[in-house]
Amino acid sequence: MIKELLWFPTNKCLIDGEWRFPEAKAEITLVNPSDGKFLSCIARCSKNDVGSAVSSAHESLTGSWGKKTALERGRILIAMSKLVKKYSEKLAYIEALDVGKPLSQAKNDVVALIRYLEFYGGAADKIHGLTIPFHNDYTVYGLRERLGVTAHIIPWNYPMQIIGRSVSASLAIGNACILKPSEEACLTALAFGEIANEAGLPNGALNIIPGFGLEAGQSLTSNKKINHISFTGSVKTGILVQTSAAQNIVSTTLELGGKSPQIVFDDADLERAIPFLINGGLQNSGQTCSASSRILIQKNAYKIVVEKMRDVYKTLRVAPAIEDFELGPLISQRQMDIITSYLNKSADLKLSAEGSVMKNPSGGFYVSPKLFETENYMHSIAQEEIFGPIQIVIPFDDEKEAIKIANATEYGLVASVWTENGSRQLRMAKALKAGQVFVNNYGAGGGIELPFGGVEKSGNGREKGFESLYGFSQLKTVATFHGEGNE
Ligand code: TXE
Repeated sequence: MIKELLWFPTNKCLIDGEWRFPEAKAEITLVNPSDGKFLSCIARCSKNDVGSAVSSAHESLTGSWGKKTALERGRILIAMSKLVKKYSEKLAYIEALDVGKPLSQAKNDVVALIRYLEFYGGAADKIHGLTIPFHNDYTVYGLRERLGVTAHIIPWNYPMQIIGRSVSASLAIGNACILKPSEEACLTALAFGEIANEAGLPNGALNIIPGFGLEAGQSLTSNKKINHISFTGSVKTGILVQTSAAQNIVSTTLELGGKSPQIVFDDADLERAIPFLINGGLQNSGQTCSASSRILIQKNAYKIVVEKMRDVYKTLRVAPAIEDFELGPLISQRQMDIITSYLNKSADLKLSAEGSVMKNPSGGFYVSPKLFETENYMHSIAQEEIFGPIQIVIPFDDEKEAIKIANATEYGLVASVWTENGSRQLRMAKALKAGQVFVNNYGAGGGIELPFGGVEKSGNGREKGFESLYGFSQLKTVATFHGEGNE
């Protein structure tokens, strides 16, 4: 099936607008998570390929891409959004097969990519520098300038969404990009390269170098000619990326996942809350940086909320991505082993509810979703990012205790509060350790306009919304002395 969907080369890298074999002609095999079988081969780029990509990006900045006006850059991004729309059906199928996510969730990712391209296409000529009041004999202004060549290292869980939020914002401001997709899911990144070419993005403005983290990824982060690195992935790799960037004094934006809580008070609108509590945690089989893997419930409402969650859990089905049930498989055997190792540590927790694996073609990576209960909020399953379909419910007495438990992990990406009490909504939003706080909702439907990023181990820097454009640019202050003009 996959062959009919591919209208771009899969085993090449994109350098200087041209699809090329990597220098060593090496390949990596992609596996379909739904059946564990061969899906496609992708290029395995090495240090020399990365070097060529970086040179091509720099040349584009002094060439055709660098000469484009903000309006022209924006129009190219809009043209790309139209092409994503044109190829939307294929893109959704490719993402479902490559990542293992249910087809309708992959379709939502295509819609998000379109919106990112529209948003940043529209914003390209609306981001300005500033003037600064100073002594009367000076005029001072700040020029908002691009950073130069930006590296984008992305994971396998939401390739299209993360390319959208990161690459399109960087292009809007006029940088040239090097995209290093994950070795575990890469195909829609390659499709994005073909779409960029079709839309007329000048050669070298976007280079794509598939490969392994320790090879292509590390060559990229240690390259002296990179000006900024945007990284989404694990804390462990984030530390390596930041350490490598530090050698060349290169700035980084790090989005490193979390252990995000949803907090339910006893005055909450439970009918509205329940689907958010569950979908927020289990979307993409829990392999989501902002997954609400912890559900904190006030004691008065505890029994009823858990009962309602249990009822939903019993209806949850896991099946191959294309069948489009509630959950698909995990990305890989490696991810399944991680989940299994956590489940082996769950003996002292109460298993409250479980969904079921409906179809399980041999070789696929299937785990049923599980809801655990505990009062021990320091348990490793309540503390560590598991990145699988597992949620844990924790009771609390009052606002003070809710804040203490919610803030007790090393992470701080997203949190939500469910309460009808307006003063409490405001107090909780201030007190929670997170980059985004949602009140009586979770995730705001992905809200591409909403700045996103973490605190502490969840990372730093913000992408999405206008804030991203500030992150991919810098101000140059120009102070001109002209005197007071007394003549
Ligand atoms: O992540 P990595 P992996 C978490 C999640 C998951 C775990 C491992 O808990 O179980 O991380 O996933 C590239 N220099 N998240 O192994 O290693 C790599 O090729 C430069 C949370 O997939 O962080 C890929 O493109 N690059 C997260 C990207 O980094 C390197 C999403 C991510 O890989 C590199 C994904 C190196 N030394 C996983 N090593 C989130 N924030 O949502 C690897 N890479």
